[in-house]
Amino acid sequence: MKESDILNSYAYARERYAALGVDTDKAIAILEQTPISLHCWQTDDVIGFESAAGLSGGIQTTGNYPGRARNIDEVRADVLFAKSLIAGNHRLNLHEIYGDFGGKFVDRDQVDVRYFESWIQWAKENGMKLDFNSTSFGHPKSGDLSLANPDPAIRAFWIEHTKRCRRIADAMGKAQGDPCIMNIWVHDGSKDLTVERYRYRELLAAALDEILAEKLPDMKSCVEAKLFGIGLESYTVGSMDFFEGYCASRKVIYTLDTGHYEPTENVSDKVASLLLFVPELMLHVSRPVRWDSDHVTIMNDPTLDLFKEIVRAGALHRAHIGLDYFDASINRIGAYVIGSRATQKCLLSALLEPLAKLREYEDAGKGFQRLALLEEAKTLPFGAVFDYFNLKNGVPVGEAFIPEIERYENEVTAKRC
Ligand code: RNT
Ligand code: ZN
Repeated sequence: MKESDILNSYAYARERYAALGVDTDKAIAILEQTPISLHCWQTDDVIGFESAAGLSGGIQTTGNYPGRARNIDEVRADVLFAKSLIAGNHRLNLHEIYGDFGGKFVDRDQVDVRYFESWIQWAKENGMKLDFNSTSFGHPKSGDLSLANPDPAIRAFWIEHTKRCRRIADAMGKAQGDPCIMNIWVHDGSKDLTVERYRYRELLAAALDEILAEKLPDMKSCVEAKLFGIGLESYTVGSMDFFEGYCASRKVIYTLDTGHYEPTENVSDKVASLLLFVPELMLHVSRPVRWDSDHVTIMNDPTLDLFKEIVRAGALHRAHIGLDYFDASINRIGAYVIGSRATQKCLLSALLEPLAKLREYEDAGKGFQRLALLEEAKTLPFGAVFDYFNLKNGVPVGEAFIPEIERYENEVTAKRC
């Protein structure tokens, strides 16, 4: 692709959008300033560095593509390489099991910021800010119930873990001069019928209240709702209804994972309701295929609609954008880059919507005109704006990132076995 062609196409696109009242330069500037929290767990199939115990807690990776990152250096190298192919400045989302444990077993109720000092340092050196997650899966005490476990000892273990994670997140936030967003997702649920739906939810609410009571100024907590986990199909303690009520009443950030709803539900329509009652949203952008399969995010209608709803609500500043998928069946770094760039495409598309004009039509009751413009907006020269955005930010334009990933595969990941 010739640079002059990209520039010429952009010049045309800019005019075309301007005629509809859309400022493409402004949209690009917003996109450049909107970080995506890159999920470290795409590099290594959510395994981490704590132990060799497999994944549990109702989530699963499928595929066995060679080249998985096997240690902290490989995760870091892969993240930096992926980031070099994505325009803008991004954050890194760590899970507790990715601590720098130096080969020592550190149990979840013993973890503290010591094990994340090297991450804080590394993030600083590489101009990335960190986000964080407590980890309640993949542990002998995970079982079916963690924070909602009626056994006080097990419940206390996970409460202690989550409290410690919040302190780690606070230390990260302090070091980076920007709040670290810490997500709490627990898999708690039941494979079969339960007669204790109320009791477990009561326990979860009380555990979360205890955890969130500690005031920590440099972090923000968010809690993630889910439909069901594998092996926990009959009941999920932290369902959508539970967390809607919890977040609205406690003023806590709601984590909306796009894979966590009924397959026929319109996830984007939740945005305009949640934003009225919860302070902020954390997004886990994912692609469910028939279930919460965590396929690589692509530019599809549900994801486009999600970002449109955020932009239409004027709420980009209240949304933290993170990715959450784990595909082990294709080149993992390729998957990382596809999903990140797709997320940016969806956001850019939302930022380029001729909203003022659409609103004018709507207010005037001009239904035909509104529908016509919504339809025409789909074929505006969006690609020219996205290409220019990538060119401007010094990352490969269009499919030019494919050979870059192939080169890294040949030189680096294919040699890991
Ligand atoms: C699981 C949740 C959760 C995890 C990560 C690894 O269904 O989506 O966010 O995917 O914490
Ligand atoms: Zn998630």
